[in-house]
Amino acid sequence: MCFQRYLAQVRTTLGRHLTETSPAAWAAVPTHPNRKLHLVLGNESCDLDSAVSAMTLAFVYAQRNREHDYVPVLNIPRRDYPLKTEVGHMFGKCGISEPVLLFRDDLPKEMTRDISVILVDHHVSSLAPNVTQILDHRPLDDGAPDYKLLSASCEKNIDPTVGSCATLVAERYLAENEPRSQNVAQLLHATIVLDTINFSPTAKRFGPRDQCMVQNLELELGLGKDQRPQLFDELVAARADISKLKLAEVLRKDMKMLSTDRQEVPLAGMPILVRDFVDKKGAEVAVKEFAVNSNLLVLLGMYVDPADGQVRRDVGLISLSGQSQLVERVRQALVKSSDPDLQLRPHDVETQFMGGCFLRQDNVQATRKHILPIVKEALLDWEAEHCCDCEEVIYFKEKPQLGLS
Ligand SMILES: [Mn+2]
Repeated sequence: MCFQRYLAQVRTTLGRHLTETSPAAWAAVPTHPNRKLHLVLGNESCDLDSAVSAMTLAFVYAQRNREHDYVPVLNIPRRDYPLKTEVGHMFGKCGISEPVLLFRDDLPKEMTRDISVILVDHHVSSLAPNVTQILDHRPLDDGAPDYKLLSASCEKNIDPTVGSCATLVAERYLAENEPRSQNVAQLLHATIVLDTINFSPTAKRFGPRDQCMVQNLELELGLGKDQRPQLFDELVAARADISKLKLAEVLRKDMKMLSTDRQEVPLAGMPILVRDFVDKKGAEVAVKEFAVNSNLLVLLGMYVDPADGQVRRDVGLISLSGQSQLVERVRQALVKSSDPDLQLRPHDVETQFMGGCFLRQDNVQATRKHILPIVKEALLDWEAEHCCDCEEVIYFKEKPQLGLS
């Protein structure tokens, strides 16, 4: 069966397992007494690696093990699919449209014991008790409570020296002659090129297994190595393409939630400068919708000049609940940081947008990876200082009750 036809029927396959087994639903397929459902699930970022690994591995396994069902699931709610612009771009090139895809919210709330889960591109999951196989390239997190819930029989293939999980899938795809699919090869190839930053020697995000697989896929696709740079540029541009997104979607596109015991602070990374974002019509409505329950919102902007490839970055801090002291505390922590020095400066033209604080970040090497821990420490410091007040309140509230008992 071809990849397209396989995908067109996965929804029906899933439905057959989830609805109470109706004889009519099963009549269409060859009956097998122990026909089992295997979900193939990527990680919650649903980047190209996770999405492609899940889709292609599910297809390969489904073709090789016809007595069972394999269904790929993208680990995001369906509403977030438009945000994954590079995924949409590559899937579009392969004729895969959103209606045939399955998402996290297509799954039932309760996972019964008889459903097996195959994790790709991550290995810590709340579905651990159901997991039978793992293909991953993240550093092993065997201290995570959910990791310890994996069954002893779970087959683990975790290799952090590999740049892309798609390499691990490609190894399985190419290991046997069947099935063969141009689309599968194309998706795996593109993913490896993107994840390894096109085998950049400075980024060093690849190993020999990635190199071997990209070459073998190129042989199958009849592509030359010289075509990689163009493909890489195309994928990077697709990932940064926010032209079809609403402003609230731009905020959600690449968001990380920073959680302490007391609060949740979203850090939104955007492929546009914050300064330009806040000037857009509807920006205030979008920010209010995005950060409705947060004391603080951190915006990280980045813009790559298409003309010369020069990178610019800036930062915005906004508090919807008017916590100006908290904003000031985080601002100071960012400005004072020396590891790394973010080189924050005021913008040439100031903005009063929602009473927030907006700064240029002249150290363009520093990314969210560097900024997140600085923000977190500032939040914890601030909470520690304000903690005493809370305890006093609780003390006075509870004292009369204690006296009565
Ligand atoms: Mn990955």
